[in-house]
Amino acid sequence: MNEDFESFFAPSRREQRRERKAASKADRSKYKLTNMRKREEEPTPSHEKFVQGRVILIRSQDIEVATSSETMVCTLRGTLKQERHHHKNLIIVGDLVLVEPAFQGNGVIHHVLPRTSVLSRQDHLHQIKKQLVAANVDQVLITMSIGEPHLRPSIIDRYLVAAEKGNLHPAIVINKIDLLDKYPEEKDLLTELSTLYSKLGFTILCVSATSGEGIKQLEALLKDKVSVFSGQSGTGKTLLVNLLTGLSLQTQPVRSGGKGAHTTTSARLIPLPFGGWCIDTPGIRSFGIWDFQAEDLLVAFPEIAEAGTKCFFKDCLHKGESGCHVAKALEEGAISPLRYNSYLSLLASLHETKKWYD
Ligand SMILES: Nc1nc2c(ncn2[C@@H]2O[C@H](COP(=O)(O)OP(=O)(O)OP(=O)(O)O)[C@@H](O)[C@H]2O)c(=O)[nH]1
Ligand SMILES: [Mg+2]
Ligand SMILES: [Zn+2]
Repeated sequence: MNEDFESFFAPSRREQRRERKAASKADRSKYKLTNMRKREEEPTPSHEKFVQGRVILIRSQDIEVATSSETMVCTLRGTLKQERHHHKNLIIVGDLVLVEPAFQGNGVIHHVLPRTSVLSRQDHLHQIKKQLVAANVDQVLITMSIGEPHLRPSIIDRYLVAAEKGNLHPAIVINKIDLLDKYPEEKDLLTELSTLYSKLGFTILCVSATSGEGIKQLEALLKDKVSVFSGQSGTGKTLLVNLLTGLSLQTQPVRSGGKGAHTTTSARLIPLPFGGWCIDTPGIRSFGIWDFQAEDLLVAFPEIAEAGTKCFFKDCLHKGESGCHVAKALEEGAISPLRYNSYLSLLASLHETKKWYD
C-alpha cells in the first residue's frame, strides 16, 4: 500500500477526533430516546474500539472497508439497517465509516460519517426513493460513447444538475471515438457537443479505451482526485478503469441494437497507480434527478441563465412567456436547440416530481 493510499484512508488525527466527537454526539442523542435501563443493558461501544475506513465495495451479503492497514469484510449494525426507509441504499462506496473490528478481518459498521459530496439519482422503479451512487468524490465522469450505445446528449445535462446538487465537479468523457468511421452520422453531433460544452466552461474529453487515444489527458484529469465513472451500460466504463488501473474487471460486448449488457453489478473504489482513486459503477438505465428546483437547473445551463437576466418577467421560466429573451437568443442561434430542449425536458420532469408529492 503506498503512502498516498494510506493518507487517503487515514485522515489527520484532528479530523478523526472531530469525527469521533460528532459520532459520539449522534450516539448520545439516540440514547435520549431510549429508557435508562436499556442504556445500562446496551452500553455505547467505546469509540477507541472503532477504526475509520472507507467503503470500497458493497456486495449483497457484506461490505468491504479499507482502513489504513487492511481491507475488512463488514456487516451493518442492526440499528443502521433500519434507517434504510427513505433511501434505497443507506451506505455507498466512498463512505467514511467507523468499524468495530471482530475476528479475522471482519467487522461491524456502526456509523457513517457526514459526506462532503454525493452523487444521487432518482430510482427508476420507485420514483420516491433516492438512489445513491457514490460519496465523498471530487468529480463525476459522465461517460458516453460513440455508436454502441449512441451518443445521448440529454443525459449529460441531467448529470450536470445532479453534480451541482451533490457538490461534485462534472466532466464529460466521450469514449469509443475509434468507432467514428463506423458511425459517421455521430461525427457532427460530437463536434457540436465538444464546441458547445467547452464554450460553456465544462471539461469534455474524447477518448478510446481500445486505441488509447486521449488516455493521457484522462489520466491528467484523474490524477490525485477521487472520480466516479457513471453512464449508460456498455459505454466502456470498466474497460477505461482496467486501462487506468491495470486490473481485469469483467467487460462484455454490447448487445445488437447498441444496448449494454449490464455487466458491472456493484460500485467499486480502486486506487490509481499515478495517484488518486476511481470508482467503477453499474450502467444506469435512466437518470432521474432527485429533489431539484428550477434554480438548480440554471447552474447547468449558464447560457440560459445569462440570457434569462434580460427577460421581461423576473420569474420567467423561458417556456414561451412573452418578452422572453431566451426565446430570442434561441432564434438568433446564440442558444443551441439541443440544450434548450434538454432544459425544457428537465423543467417538465421537475413539475412531474412536484405533482407526485402534491
Ligand atoms: N471499439 C471500442 N470498444 C470499446 C471501447 N471501450 C469499451 N469497449 C467495448 O465496449 C463493451 C462494453 O464495455 P464495458 O467496459 O463492459 O462497458 P461498461 O460501461 O462498463 O458497461 P456496464 O458495466 O454494463 O455498465 C466491451 O465489449 C468493450 O470491449 C472503445 O473505446 N472502443
Ligand atoms: Mg462495467
Ligand atoms: Zn425567459
